[in-house]
Amino acid sequence: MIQLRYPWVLLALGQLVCSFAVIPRHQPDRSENLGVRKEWGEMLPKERIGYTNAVLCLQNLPNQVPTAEYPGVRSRFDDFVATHINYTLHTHYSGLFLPWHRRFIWLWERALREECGYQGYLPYWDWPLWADNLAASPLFDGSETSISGDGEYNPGEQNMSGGDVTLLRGSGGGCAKSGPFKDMKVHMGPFPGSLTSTTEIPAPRFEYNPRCLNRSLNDFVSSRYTNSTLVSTLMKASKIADFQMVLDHWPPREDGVLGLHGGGHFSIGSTLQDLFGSSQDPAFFLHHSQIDRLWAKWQDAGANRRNALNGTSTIMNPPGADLVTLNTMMEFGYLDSPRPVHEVMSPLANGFSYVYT
Ligand SMILES: [Cu+2]
Repeated sequence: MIQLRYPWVLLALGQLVCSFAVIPRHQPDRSENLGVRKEWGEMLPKERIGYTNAVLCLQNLPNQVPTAEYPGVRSRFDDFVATHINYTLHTHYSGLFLPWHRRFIWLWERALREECGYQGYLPYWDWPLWADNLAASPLFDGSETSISGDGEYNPGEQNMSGGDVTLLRGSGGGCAKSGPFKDMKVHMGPFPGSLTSTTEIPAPRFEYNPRCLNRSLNDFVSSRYTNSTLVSTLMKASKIADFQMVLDHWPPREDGVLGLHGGGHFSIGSTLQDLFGSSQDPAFFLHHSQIDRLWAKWQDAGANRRNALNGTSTIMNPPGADLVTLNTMMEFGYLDSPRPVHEVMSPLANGFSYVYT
């Protein structure tokens, strides 16, 4: 009851002090459709199937990125893959990570709705709900209302080591064995696991290399690196730099400890692990929807957070790289015209109109 009354108290105060400058609250424009992005398990089975059908639809629509220049691009879905590869060296472990991915996943949501008739909004993967048992989650249980689950068991999948930390291998390691993306093909990558240049996109760049969606559910990783303790630490960050640190251990830690962002990427198999090519796993967009959700909630939770930025526009922020400001332009290739960072700092402005549950 107290929770319900509270906004009314604020409203009354707002009326009393209306002659003073009132901080604008982030209210959606009522003339626009407010999108509600839901957690996967909150969606009805038919809504989930609506989403995966729309993703499959994008995989069957013609690409707009030219195959002559980007040979691996074979569908509208691949337009998003190539764009992600193309800007990876600017938009990860950098000051552009949060703003760029906010726009990128919104463009994806818009394509699903406008080009494939999807009626809902982008779902999110609330990691801690399933961190101890991914295979039991509605997202990854492998049913037709999941986004496909584990892969076939591959005896060749290895544990991963970095510094002092060993990440045990997952339970699959082969092709996704059931669910809507069982037969899908990814067309680009794989990219090398370590970065050798901050300026050159590594081989195989945009080469065509069709293969299956790799999955290996990994509770060892998800329970350690995507749990509720880490999410509450993230939300308690007082500065954007601290927020980025919990998300990404930025710069990444030599000892192999992952941030929440990396934790999600390493939880379900090698397709999603691929820094450049990760958007080929349909889970990518739900993972980044969760990151965007937590950023949006963090932005709403304190003064001076709305426009807080930190870092440069180059991966790992090498010395001399340009600092990101509200006026830094972000590029989206064939997907969209370049956008200044200030346009994406609120989910309720400049053409965005969405909230998260
Ligand atoms: Cu990314």
